[in-house]
Amino acid sequence: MDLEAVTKHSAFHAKPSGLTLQYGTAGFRTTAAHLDHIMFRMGLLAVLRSKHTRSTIGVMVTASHNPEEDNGVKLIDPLGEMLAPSWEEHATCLANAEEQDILRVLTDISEKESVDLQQDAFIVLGRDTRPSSEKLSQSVIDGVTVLGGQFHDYSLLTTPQLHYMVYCRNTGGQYGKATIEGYCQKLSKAFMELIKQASCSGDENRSVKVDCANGIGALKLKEMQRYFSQGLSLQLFNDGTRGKLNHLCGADFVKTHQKLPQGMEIKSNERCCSFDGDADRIVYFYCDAGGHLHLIDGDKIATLVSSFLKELLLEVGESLNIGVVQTAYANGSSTRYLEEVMKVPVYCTKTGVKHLHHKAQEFDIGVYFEANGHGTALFSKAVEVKIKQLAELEDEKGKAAKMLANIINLFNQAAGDAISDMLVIEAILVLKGLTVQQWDALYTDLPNRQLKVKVADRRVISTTDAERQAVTPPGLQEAINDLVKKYKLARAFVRPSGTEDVVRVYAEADSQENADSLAYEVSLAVYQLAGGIGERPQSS
Ligand code: G16
Repeated sequence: MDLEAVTKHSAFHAKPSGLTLQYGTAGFRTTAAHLDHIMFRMGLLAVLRSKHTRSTIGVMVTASHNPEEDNGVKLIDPLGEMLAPSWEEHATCLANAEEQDILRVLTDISEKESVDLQQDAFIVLGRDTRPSSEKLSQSVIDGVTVLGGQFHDYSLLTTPQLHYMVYCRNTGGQYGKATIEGYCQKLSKAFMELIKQASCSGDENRSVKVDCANGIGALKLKEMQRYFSQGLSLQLFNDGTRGKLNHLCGADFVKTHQKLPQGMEIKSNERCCSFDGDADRIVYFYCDAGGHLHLIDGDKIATLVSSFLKELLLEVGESLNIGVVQTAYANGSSTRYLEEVMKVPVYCTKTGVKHLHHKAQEFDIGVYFEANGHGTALFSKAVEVKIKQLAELEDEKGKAAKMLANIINLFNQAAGDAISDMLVIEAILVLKGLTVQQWDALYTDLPNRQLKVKVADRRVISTTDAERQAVTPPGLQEAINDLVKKYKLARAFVRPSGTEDVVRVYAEADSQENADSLAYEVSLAVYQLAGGIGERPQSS
């Protein structure tokens, strides 16, 4: 380690005094103006992680669903996964170190993790379309190079594309080629093969309208469209040529506000979907003849995917274990449908893809989706090998196995991916001959509401039982329990967000009016018992 160079460069990326940040649900996130030192330091950390794992590590500059003025950064581990929890702690420690302590913290991490500093390091970078992203990713590069790391900058990428690149590079190309072309070809080939397998290809001009949140998804879909245009035509809206990133559009807006995105022309019953700012989430929706919005969120995506996979497994004649992983945000109706009608085991983890992903890895086939549309399906290596063998057969079993093999290739198994998920969904709808309305009708969501409450320090709220129960502050859970008792089919929970400086409140009940009222009352309890600041929550 050239200690002198680290000290010198670190001074160019000074930490604003008094600023403390934590590696949250998906890395560091805050207003872009406060992130320069974090980027430099994450460049340093990525080099140590790469030396430690002897693998390529990814650094993604994005704040995904957050407002355009925010930014963020997260590290991607060798198999395209989120950073290991012990290294999240190192990240927080390094991010908050005072200037004079940087070298000591770097040395501590290296010693604690027995990092061989002579080892080579290789980092790949990607960034979203925020105005601040280019400069911030230069600060990451500064951190990487000052510690002697080599790097490749993919520049503009969706977050899941960078996860894919990391996975490809560390598996010697077995997962795919670590280029944009490789990504487009792998997914499009699997999609087109699936479409060809449909007995009745349904409407010949299949098309879907996509709200791109004015983000990177638009650029990447435009780049990729030509690869699958014979199977699916896309109409892109909110493509970033005019509007602001995530403003009144995108998957997070549509899901949380339960409103149509602005900037989109929609006729009744047209199939539409929304990506978020870095294209790792997707929700579907349509408007009925009465102009009423029907939202098809991550829970319904998980249901469609797992029921399709279960049917294929039956045809293939293999008894493999399949599990669905959700979070506390999953609509009660979805969990009931999966368990009682589909007879699929369902597990609940804390919010954050890292938690769902690890749980899903325990199954032969693990399907995980957060209600907000973030998810994918994972297939064990043994399943992949078995299905490939069966796909050689020329009978009905072989046909189903071929379909399964293509589905395996179409999912981005490194991370939830809006582009890949959209193609999976479109393929399943064709293969099953389902309309979006029939898909929506699988079950009826319990009315629900999500709200945010501002508090002085959201860390006063701690939770247990996969975030369904508040442990602190004292009295909050009891207050929630009393409020929930007032309503039918009701459930509510609160948790500190790991990406925004707010406390999130979720409530569901037998009617929208009751869900709204419960969410409001719980927000008020949070405001009163957890140190609310600013305007008191207002009833809708
Ligand atoms: C990130 C995470 C998701 C999480 C979301 C909200 O999404 O990857 O797993 O559900 O933040 O997290 P929180 O409620 O803690 O703020 P994204 O799309 O913003 O990267």
